[in-house]
Amino acid sequence: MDRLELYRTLYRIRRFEERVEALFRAGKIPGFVHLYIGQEAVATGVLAHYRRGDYLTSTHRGHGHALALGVEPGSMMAELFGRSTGVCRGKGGSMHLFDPGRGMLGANGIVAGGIPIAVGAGLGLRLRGGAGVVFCFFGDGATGRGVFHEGLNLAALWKLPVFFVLENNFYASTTGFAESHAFGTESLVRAYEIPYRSVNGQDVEAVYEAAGDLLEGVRAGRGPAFLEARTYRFKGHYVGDPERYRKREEAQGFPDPLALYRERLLGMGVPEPTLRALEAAEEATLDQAVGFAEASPWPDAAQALEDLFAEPVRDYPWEGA
Ligand SMILES: Cc1ncc(C[n+]2csc(CCOP(=O)(O)OP(=O)(O)O)c2C)c(N)n1
Ligand SMILES: [Mg+2]
Repeated sequence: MDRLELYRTLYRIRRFEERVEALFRAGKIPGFVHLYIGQEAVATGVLAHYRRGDYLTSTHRGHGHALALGVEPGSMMAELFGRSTGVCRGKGGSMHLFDPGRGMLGANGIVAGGIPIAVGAGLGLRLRGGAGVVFCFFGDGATGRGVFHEGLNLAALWKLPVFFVLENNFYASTTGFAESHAFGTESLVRAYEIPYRSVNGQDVEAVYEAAGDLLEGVRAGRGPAFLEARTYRFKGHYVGDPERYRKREEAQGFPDPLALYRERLLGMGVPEPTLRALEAAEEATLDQAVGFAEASPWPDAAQALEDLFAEPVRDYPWEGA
C-alpha cells in the first residue's frame, strides 16, 4: 500500500470537487452536478487495486471514480465545461464520462444503469479469457432496482469477475434507505452466495484492505464479490439541493475521510512538509485543469452528429499484459 498515493487521490478528488462546486455556482459548468465530497475514501481505497485491463462502471456521482482511476483532471474538467478537449469531446458532461482505453465504461445518469454494463463486461472478459475484473460502483438507491438483482444473479450464476461496490450513503436523493428497502443488504447478497464485507467507508485504509481481500477471490476466478461501504455525502444530492430531508447532526457519525487520513499519516511520522508539498503539487495540477478547460474551444456544431454510433470493438489492446 502506497500511503502517500492514497492521500494524493483523496486530496485530488476533494479539491477537484470543491472547484467544480464553485465553478458550477459561477455558471461556468452547464447541466447538473452531483459531488463526491465525503465519500472519497471509497473510490480511493477500492481503485488503488485497479490494474490495466480492468474495467469500471460508475454512477451519476462519478467524478471521484474517474479521478481515482487516473482519468486526467484537465480533460475531465474540460468535459464538465462541455469543451471539445474533454474526454468525450464535450458531449458527455458530468454524468457521461467515458474513457474506455482506461477501462472507464462510463458515469451513468440512470440509477443502477452501470450494473448490467458491468456484468456484460465481466462476461466479455470471461469469453475472451481476459485477466481483468470489473469494478461496479453504485449507490444504495440502486439496490431497489430490478437490474441490481438480475445483475447479482447472473454474475453469481456464471461466476463472472465483477466486484460490486455499494456506496451506502443512506439516501437516494431525499429518500432514506430504511424507508425504501424491505431487505438487509448482507442477507440479500449472501442469498446469491456472493462473498460480502461491510466496511467503514470514511477510512481509506480499511476500504483498501477489505477490497483487497475480496478481490483475491474475484481475480482467482471464483466469481463476484460485494463490498458495502458505509459513507455519507457531505453535500446535497446535487449542487443547489436545499436538503430539507436530513439533519445536520447525522453527519457527526461520519468523520471527514481526508482530515482523518492526514491526521493518521502525521501520527505515523510522515513529515508535514511532505504533505504540504504534495498538496501544493495537486493545487497546481487542478489550477491547470481549470485553466485548460476555460481556454478550450467549444465543440464545432458540425460535429454534433459525430460519435453517435461506435464501430464494434474487435481487439482490446489495453487488456494485453
Ligand atoms: C432509474 C432512475 N430513477 C430515478 C432517477 C433519479 N435519480 C437520480 S439520482 C437518484 C438517487 C440515487 O441514489 P443512490 O443510488 O443512493 O446514489 P447517491 O445519489 O446517494 O450517490 C435518483 C432517484 C434516475 N436517475 N434513474
Ligand atoms: Mg445513496
